[in-house]
Amino acid sequence: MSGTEPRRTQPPEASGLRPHALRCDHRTTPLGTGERAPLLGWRLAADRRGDDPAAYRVRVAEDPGALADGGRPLWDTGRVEDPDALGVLYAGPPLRSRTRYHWRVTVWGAAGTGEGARTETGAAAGPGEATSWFETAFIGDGAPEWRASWITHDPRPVPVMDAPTEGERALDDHGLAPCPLLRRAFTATAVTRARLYVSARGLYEVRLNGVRAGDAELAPGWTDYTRRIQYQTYDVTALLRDGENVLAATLADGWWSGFVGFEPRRAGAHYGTFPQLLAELHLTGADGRTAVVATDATWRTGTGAVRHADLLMGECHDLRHAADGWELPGFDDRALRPALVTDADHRLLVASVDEPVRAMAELPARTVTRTGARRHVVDFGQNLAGRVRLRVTALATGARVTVRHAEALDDDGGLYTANLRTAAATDVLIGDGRPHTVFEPGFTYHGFRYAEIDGLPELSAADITAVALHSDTPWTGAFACSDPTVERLHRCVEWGQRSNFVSVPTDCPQRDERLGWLADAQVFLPTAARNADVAAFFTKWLRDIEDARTPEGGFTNVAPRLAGVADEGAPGWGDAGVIIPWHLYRTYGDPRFLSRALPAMRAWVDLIRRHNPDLVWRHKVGPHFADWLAPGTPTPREVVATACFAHSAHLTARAAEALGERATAREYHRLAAAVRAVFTERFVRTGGEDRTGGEDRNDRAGLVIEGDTQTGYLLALAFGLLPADRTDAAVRRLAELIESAGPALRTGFLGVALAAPVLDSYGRADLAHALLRRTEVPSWLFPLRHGATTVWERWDGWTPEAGFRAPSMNSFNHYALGSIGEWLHRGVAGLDQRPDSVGYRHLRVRPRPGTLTRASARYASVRGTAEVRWERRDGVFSLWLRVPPGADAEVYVPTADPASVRESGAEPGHDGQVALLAAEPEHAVYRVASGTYHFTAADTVPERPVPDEPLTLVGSHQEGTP
Ligand code: RAM
Repeated sequence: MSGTEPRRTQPPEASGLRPHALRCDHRTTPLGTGERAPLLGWRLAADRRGDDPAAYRVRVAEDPGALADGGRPLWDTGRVEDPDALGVLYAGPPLRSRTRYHWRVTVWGAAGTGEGARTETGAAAGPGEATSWFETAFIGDGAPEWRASWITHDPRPVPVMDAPTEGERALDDHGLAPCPLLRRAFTATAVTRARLYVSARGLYEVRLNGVRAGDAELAPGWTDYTRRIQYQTYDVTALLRDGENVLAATLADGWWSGFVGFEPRRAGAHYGTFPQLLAELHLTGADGRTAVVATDATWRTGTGAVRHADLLMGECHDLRHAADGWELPGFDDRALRPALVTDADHRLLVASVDEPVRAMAELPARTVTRTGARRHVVDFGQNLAGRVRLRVTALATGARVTVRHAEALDDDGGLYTANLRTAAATDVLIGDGRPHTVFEPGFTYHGFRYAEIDGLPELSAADITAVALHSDTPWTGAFACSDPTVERLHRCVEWGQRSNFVSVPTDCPQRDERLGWLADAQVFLPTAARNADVAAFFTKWLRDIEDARTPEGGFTNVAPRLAGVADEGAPGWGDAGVIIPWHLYRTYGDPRFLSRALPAMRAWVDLIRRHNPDLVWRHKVGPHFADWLAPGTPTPREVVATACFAHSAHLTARAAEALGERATAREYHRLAAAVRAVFTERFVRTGGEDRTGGEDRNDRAGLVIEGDTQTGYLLALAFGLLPADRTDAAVRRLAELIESAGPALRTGFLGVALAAPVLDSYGRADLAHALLRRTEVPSWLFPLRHGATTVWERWDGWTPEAGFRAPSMNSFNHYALGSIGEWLHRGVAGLDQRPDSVGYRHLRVRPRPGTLTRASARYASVRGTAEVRWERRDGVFSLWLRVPPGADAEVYVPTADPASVRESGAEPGHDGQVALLAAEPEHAVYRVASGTYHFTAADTVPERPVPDEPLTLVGSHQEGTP
């Protein structure tokens, strides 16, 4: 380029389509898949409008050199004409175990892009390409290939517990045993590749020559260990040295043999009674020769500083017991004893399909307050799940530091722990006189915002950090708007997700519960899937749901299944087994979510039908939680149940349809229609047919659904249960009920998720906004005025008048009510996909401004990044959007004056990528191709923007700490 040429200030006009974010089974470069036919997927980016894909090609090879044109890959799809492709299932020669495969995707554009595109230098850009890899562990069930045995230090009998009382026990009462240490020394030379395959019945942390393998926490994660045990793979090549090496593991009880849930008589040892390790280290030398170091009777075991570790109770490190250097070469392990082999059963082992829990964030102390001579309370400013890292200097031999955790403070500024029930959530450090120690537990986690440190005369904020733990689900969503309090609500929702996606989606992270409740997860999933890529996380949990099924084939209330929790799925809880796969399919476009689940979906719906021949679901309702925790008049149980039945039958039909199983689809569509008819027949009354006796409400409302509760109408409208000519009356009655209550909600877990979306889709977005911005009980913003940093389990978990609700069930970190999060993205900001769209193929952009002046949402969809931003200023409504390649969008520009609409300053449609679909009284609707757009129009939105007031914290138990 000559120096006289003008410099470009704009990016090049055309750089073609770019595949990026390559994924194998929804994970980036997974190390250790067991899948025979993994899904190889990609997202797309482009710089020009209408730059859409037309065809792709995927090549897979062991040698990356073979991916080049003219190379001989293991598998080559050739050019496949498929403009909608999001990925392809591997269908080449069988994959070998413990092998790295490289893969390349090539994408050709439609309409002259791609091959014809020019780069900045003027050369043809050619099709877009990107390369990635995945590595196999033990393919398939892998059982025959394993050589390792399960080993342990000290088999223990089942601890028999008395029923604990509410509140804390002395830690020593818990029958907890020291964490086993297991080590094996071996020699190695010139190793070029080392892979560690490892699991535990319990939790493990493995070190090679003293350095930790990987960064997984709480591994191997929670499953029903009687059905399935995950193992993980680590690349430990860099940790090996020539000569003596030591592979060393610490084990803990975890979910396997520790305290789980709330069943008092069986508080520990749900699956087993003592932790065990299984590991294989595969070494490959430069000459290709391999060696395996596997767990067996030659391992040496003992115990060390970790005197106990339990997920609910906490962890104790007594440094006087530290076995210094035990994990390093050169340690004399003659005093240790040989490991005991328990068995060599490999049948339940599966390669993990999700990303592990990791330490995802560190939060500094906001304040440190002295509350006693040797006691301090630390506020981290955020309720979270995780643990505390504490730097301690010169702790005398035998001196004790106790770290307790709580979500809230009591009136005296001390920890409020009553709502933790029997979870002690207490970590203990006992000193041995050494000058410096960093104390951070490794096998427990707590739900907390505050920590009390007892035993140190001085504590500086610099010495203490909160470490947030959660399953590593890549963040995909962002939301912002003109009301900072609504933005804070969104942050609370996000932290609810972070705190509760810990190997499984839990209800809460703090008390003796932390279970994978199905309803909580199904109502929150649409929000969760906007915030983060949860495809791999839910792939794993759907297996837990499958594993938990009752002998009759029904879904349960919690997964993994746990003794002591009523199995039989309740309406809305069991139905999650149908709802979740459907939502995942729509979000990620991966049909395996449906094909794997369809038999169980059918079995669930069949089970309800079998036990309820008149199609009113009243038998086989499990513990029937109805509309759990709804304030006010409960919605009749049969109304809730029958609505859920109709919905599950309908989704089962749609799943079958999506999979091309037309006869099955017809069968369940017929059933769904029949249940809908029964719902109307039994539960819906219209004027003149009031059989309830009493006051005739029908004249007033035109229509009454039995019970006349908000949730009754919400379920009926959300699930399309009413004949078309009755929906208007139902919407009117719903609106009346909401308005006369405040406007406020009277919904519980099932109703709450439906409220804003239903009101919105039936023309009452104004009321949805009124609910969103309400600040009195019950409302989403009420807790924020009182310092909440996560969403609460109850609308009124704490009030200035009554203080804390009964501690028996009062979590301050429960995500179910946070299900409003999705509507912020798809309603307020207006970034949605059409109801018939899968994998964000057809976006719908339809902002609901309410009285806000701006909002925006960004979402890294499975197809590529989608984005909406709008603003009302000086009588102009501006709307920016980004539609990923391969998608199109229906755009609702909210104006009553279609003639005023401009796109990028010109008449819409000037470049052929924008077409007017309809001019309706409240908006002009356009169809646009992929690309970025900027619409402006006369602002005729009826609501006048309300200036946003800064949030004032009032009468708070957490006052002064935003
Ligand atoms: C509570 C849980 C959960 C809910 C069940 C029914 O104990 O916290 O949120 O789904 O009960």
